[in-house]
Amino acid sequence: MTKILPTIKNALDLHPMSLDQLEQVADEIRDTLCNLLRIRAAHFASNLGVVELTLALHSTFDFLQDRLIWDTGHQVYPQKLVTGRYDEFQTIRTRGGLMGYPNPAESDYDLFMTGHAGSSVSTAVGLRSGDDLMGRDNYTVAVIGDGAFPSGIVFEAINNASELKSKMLVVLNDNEMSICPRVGGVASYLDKLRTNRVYSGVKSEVVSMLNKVPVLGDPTERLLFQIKEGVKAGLHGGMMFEEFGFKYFGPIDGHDIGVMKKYLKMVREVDGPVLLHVITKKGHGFQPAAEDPVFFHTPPTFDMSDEGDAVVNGGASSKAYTNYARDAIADQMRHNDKVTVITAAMCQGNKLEPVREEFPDRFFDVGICESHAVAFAGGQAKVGLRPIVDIYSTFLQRSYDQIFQEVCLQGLPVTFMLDRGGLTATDGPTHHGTFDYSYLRAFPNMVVMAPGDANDLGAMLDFSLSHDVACSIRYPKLAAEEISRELQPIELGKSETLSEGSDGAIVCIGTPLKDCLDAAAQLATEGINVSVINARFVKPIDADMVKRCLTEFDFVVTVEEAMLMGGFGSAFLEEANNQRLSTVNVHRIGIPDEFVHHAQRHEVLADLKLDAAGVASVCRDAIALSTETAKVDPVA
Ligand SMILES: Cc1ncc(C[n+]2csc(CCOP(=O)(O)OP(=O)(O)O)c2C)c(N)n1
Repeated sequence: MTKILPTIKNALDLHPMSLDQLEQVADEIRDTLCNLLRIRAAHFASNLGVVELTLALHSTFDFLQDRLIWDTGHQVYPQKLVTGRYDEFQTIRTRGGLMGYPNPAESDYDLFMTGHAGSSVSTAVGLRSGDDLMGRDNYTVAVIGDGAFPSGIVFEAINNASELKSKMLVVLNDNEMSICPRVGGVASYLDKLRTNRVYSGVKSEVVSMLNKVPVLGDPTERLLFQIKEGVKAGLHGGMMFEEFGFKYFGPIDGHDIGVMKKYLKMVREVDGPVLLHVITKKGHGFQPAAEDPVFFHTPPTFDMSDEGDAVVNGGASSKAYTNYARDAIADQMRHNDKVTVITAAMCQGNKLEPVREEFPDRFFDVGICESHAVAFAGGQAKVGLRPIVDIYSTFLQRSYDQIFQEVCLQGLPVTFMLDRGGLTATDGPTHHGTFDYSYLRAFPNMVVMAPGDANDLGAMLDFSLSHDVACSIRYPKLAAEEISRELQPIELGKSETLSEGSDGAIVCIGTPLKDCLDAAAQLATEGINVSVINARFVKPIDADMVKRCLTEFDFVVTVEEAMLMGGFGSAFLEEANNQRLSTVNVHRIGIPDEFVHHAQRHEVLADLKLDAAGVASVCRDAIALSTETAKVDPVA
């Protein structure tokens, strides 16, 4: 059979296609995804789940005129394949290639670069309001998963949309999963709607419209049943969306392109905002992913066995920071029954499943609700518990104000374990955890730490849980280094000198420490001897260490896998200024004032001089500069 997918240059090519042709395209998209994602770690199960939904949407609307926002953005691969990016698809998540999330630089179909969950409905309401004011007669659609739906901001958006009363559509893509099974009251509510299988839109205009569209079986009989059930749903409170001012349709089968197209055409005519509840299965069409959608959310690369099982490539690698963190948390919980752990739907990413099993009463998955997670932790801390918020650095950004008000302003001892700190490489700018030092160190009552190796991590957690205000501990998504040395205990605001050299000093915070030691070793072979200091604390920074560096060495290089602006190097310069010390030979390595694009980690590090070779080269430059400075100003 001749393939259709490679010939699609634009989503408008889908419009004239028959249902059979669209179904063929769905199969071809699924094959393309399975073939590529076997050899490239990427979002998998969520993309397989929205193949038909993508085709139904793009074959019904023209999203060059209309507007489409996918929540989070991890499920836009099928969209990429039907919007002129089929030929480049093999490059996804590689340097210079397609991004694993929507990217307006790639296509006009991708309106926003996103990767954080929950904001699609707000953005869509804004787009709708803007297009209304600009007099455009187009339509707006947001697609949001049931995992993201309980995020507080979604309710803020729905509240606003019902007030604006504009025509727009929210597609609720219900696959019963966040990354792990979804949790909470909204989840139970959606379960009720799924099992009722009712069409609760019983308002007369909706009834008459449904009547015109023979969607499922005998329309009259079906409709009477639906109305009856809809009224029942109304009686037992199942009309939550209607109460919010949305017309609710569904649930419908999200793998049936024909049914979805009929509904999409119909809801387009409905006045005011509509919520279309679509049922999909994560991993649909690829048995291993459908059976284990948690693992197949973002699986490592895999092969297929003769029996049709997915066999993951690569053996066990060394223990990751995330695992050390998990073990340290479990250990603390065993010894102190006041310690609790809170995750915002990242139980799997944070490898917390064993903690959930062992301490079901002190483990809290609050859903994709980071702001709530932090305020909730504040509440627990206030009444005497020692909550640990285990969260990715980038997602903690969602709770900035709660860190300020509910934690720091109250002086409460909440511990933040910031996973995925630093560059997350192939995910790209939406996921790099590079802002945390800058945004956390501004708050009084907040200690900011980063371990130089695995040993520091557990010790920092121990320190944090006996400290009386909030502490953050940031670590990367990497196999953990274990740097052999006589361990110095963690003391508030104290660094650790790992190697002594008299020519200069490399002062490193967190992950790049091993590279700094390697750089020092390389420089030693060239006759340049530098001290390497494990800073441990961004805040309070070790004031004695700063003084020593600036009085004993010709140059200092600070190294951080974080934004330079407001980060560790900035803290170093501020402390130098406090002590009225000259900073003319301080060189800062970190991330300049720009977003870092996706690429392999080693590629990004090399670009930013954050690898051993880069650190060594900055040291050499620093020596050259200090020699020049000495020539110009013999007093210096
Ligand atoms: C603010 C934020 N928190 C956490 C995540 C991590 N994350 C990525 S996808 C996902 C699950 C999303 O579930 P759902 O919205 O139901 O979409 P599905 O993948 O099931 O289609 C989570 C928690 C994120 N991207 N953004």
